[in-house]
This record gives sequence, C-alpha cells and structure tokens, in this order.
Amino acid sequence: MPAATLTISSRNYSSWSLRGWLVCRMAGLDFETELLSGNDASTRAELLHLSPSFLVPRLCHGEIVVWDTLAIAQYLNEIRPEAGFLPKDAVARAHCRSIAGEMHGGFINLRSALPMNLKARHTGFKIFNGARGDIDRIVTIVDECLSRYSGPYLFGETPSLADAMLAPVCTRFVTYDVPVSGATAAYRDTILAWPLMQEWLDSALAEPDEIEELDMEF
Ligand SMILES: N[C@@H](CCC(=O)N[C@@H](CS)C(=O)NCC(=O)O)C(=O)O
Repeated sequence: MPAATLTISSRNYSSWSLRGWLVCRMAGLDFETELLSGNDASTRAELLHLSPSFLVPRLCHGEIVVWDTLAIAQYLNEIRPEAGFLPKDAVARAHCRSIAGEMHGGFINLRSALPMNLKARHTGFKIFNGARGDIDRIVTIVDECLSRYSGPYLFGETPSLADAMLAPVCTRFVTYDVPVSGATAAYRDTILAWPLMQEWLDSALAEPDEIEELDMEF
C-alpha cells in the first residue's frame, strides 16, 4: 500500500490538483491519488473532514497532513531534497520560490477569466484587459528564465517547482487559443510534452464528461 494519499478533485478542471500531483511525482513520493469530487453534500462533508480549508489538493503522509499546494511542495522538498525541484544555486532558488509564490498568490484575472479546462477548446477567445496583463507578466517570467537559465524548463534542463506552478497556465494557452510566440511558445510546448503532463492529460481526457456548473474558476 502506498505511503501517502493525495486527495484531488477533477483532473480536467482542478489546476491546484494538477500542481499538487506534479510536485508529488517530481519528489518521487510513493502515493496513491484519491479523487474526491466536490459536488454532492456527502463528498463535501468528507472533504471538510480531510481538509480544513475545504480545498484540494491535500496530502496525507503517515500522520502528516498538508492541505495547500505550496505547503505540500515545501514539505516534499524537506523530506526529498534530493529530488531537486528547487534549484541548487541560492540565487536561482530564491527566483524559483518567488515565481511559485507569485503564481500561488496572484494571477486572479487569468485564473477567473480562463479557468483550466483541459478538454475544452475556445478558438478566438476574447481576452479582457485584466487577464491580458497577467498573460504579459507570464511572458516576462518565461523570457527572463529562459534567457538566464537556458531552458527548456524555467530553471534549466529539469523541471522545477516553478514549472509545476506554471503548467496549468500553459494548458490555458491551448484551451483559450492564447497567441504566444518565441520563448513562451517554446516553453508551452516543453510543458505540454513533459511526460508527467502527458500522463495527467491522458487521465484527464478519460474522466467522465464535464458537469456544466463546474465550468468556472475551480
Ligand atoms: N491555495 C490553495 C488553492 C486550492 C484550491 O483553490 N483548490 C480548488 C480546486 S483547484 C478547490 O479545492 N476548490 C473547492 C472545491 O473544489 O470544492 C492551494 O494552493 O492548494
């Protein structure tokens, strides 16, 4: 039996579930994924029991329970520093943590106007100004990282925590037909071809079809 359980909600809609799952896999954690959809009352009661914030992802590892993506990543980095999802160099590590923190606490317009929906395709989607500002900021982050650390991932040859945090932004570029070019387009393609992302996308596409009321920021 796996040592840990990661509770997630929809693979298609839940961007935080995706990030949490990516960091668990990057850390090489032996874990099983428990899918708990938040639609019906009994499931929500169970979720509240498991995760005081009512939110997923939530990691249970032995007696330890962690229920926030950044906290999960920090916990995993503590127990598996050798996984190296934070750069070794202190300057790069601070940069990586800053991007992860910025994603965790910001980009509200992007997240609410372009919710993650891996199955959907919105060709010619109209992006309003607030979300445009968030996208411009992502482009700047990617440009800086790729020119500083030479890619193909943000901090060099292997994926880092910052890549896990930005992965659902790359899928939004595809879902909402967001025109990006140069380094950002190359980066989007790197993330989409990342074997862990391929694995998640395959299972998301196999999930039962969407429930209309979930088609919102989630
Ligand atoms: N800051 C939290 C955000 C988690 C979050 O918003 N999770 C969403 C799913 S993506 C959620 O659980 N929503 C409530 C629900 O599904 O009932 C984290 O980093 O884990």
